[in-house]
Amino acid sequence: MEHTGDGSRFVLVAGTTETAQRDGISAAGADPELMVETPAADAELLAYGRPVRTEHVPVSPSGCPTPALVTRAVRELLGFEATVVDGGLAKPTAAPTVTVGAGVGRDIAEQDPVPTAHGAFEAARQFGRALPADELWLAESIPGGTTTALGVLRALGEDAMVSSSLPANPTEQKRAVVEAALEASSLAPGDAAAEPKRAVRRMGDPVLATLAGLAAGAVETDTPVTLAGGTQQLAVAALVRHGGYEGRLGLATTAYVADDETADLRASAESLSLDLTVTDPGFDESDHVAMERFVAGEAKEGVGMGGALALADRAGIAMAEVRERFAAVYDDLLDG
Ligand code: AAM
Repeated sequence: MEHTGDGSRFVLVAGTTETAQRDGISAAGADPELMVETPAADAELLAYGRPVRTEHVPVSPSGCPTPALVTRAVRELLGFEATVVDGGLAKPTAAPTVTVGAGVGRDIAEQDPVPTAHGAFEAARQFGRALPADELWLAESIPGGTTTALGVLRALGEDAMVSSSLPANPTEQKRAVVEAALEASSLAPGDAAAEPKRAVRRMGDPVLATLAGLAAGAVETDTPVTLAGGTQQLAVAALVRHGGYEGRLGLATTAYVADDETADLRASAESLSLDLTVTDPGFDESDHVAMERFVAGEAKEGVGMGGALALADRAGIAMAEVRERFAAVYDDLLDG
């Protein structure tokens, strides 16, 4: 691995929410059982470039590979530092992890789905304050995470809509789940606008709580933060803004999320005053099987893919080179 030595550190928060077990809500795994393992496998892919304790490279039901392979490919080209935080993993991972006390997230239609949210936020905040880095890039892996992100946005009174790992966003189903969650927590939209930790505990997931803590700790110590991801990171940004922080915050995502008409990422990023970077990996210029499902609208983002692409772009690496390395990583793991 080469080293850019520019002091950028990638932090992947990997965890779970049982909300993902609902039929048709997520494509971040081949089936509901394998989905539980996706974040543990994504962490291994980022750290080692292959599954170690987990048995499969995560793919969607139709075979779209995890975006972790894109992030890994860029990491092999750039050599940026990467740290994994356990944001509520449900399966063992062989990736070294930092613990913040985050437990598995339960379905948000239950009354108290993330009892570990407050503790994880505070522990992550301390970690974010202390972690040496010139710049932090915060990434996520949590199947079902766009639905819990919608829950948090509504609890905070933000009207942003979320994207999806599926080509056809199940927006009505997500709205219904969030309605049920609001009811279970006796909340109306906006009721938790002044209480971000309550919003994430009652309506969110452990990864969002951990990411918000990391971002808060970093901004308190003037470390520049870029949220690497799509609409789930809007919920993280909203948690940080509703916590009273008004300074600079970046959001780096893919063209696939930015162009998703079922969400409106650009408008939402603007209303949360985020410095937005959108990068198009140009997968449509390839006919490699690893890329064709992305071009068909699957996955779109995840495991910091948009942030990794932005780092590559900033380092002057052509997207053709990123595509080539991604294809090589895919062929090594999944071809034959
Ligand atoms: C993470 N690992 C993935 C993956 N993601 N592996 C395969 N496909 C993905 N899409 P949703 O709310 O629809 O489940 O989308 C969010 C999930 O998809 C997150 O885990 C994100 O990192 C991505």
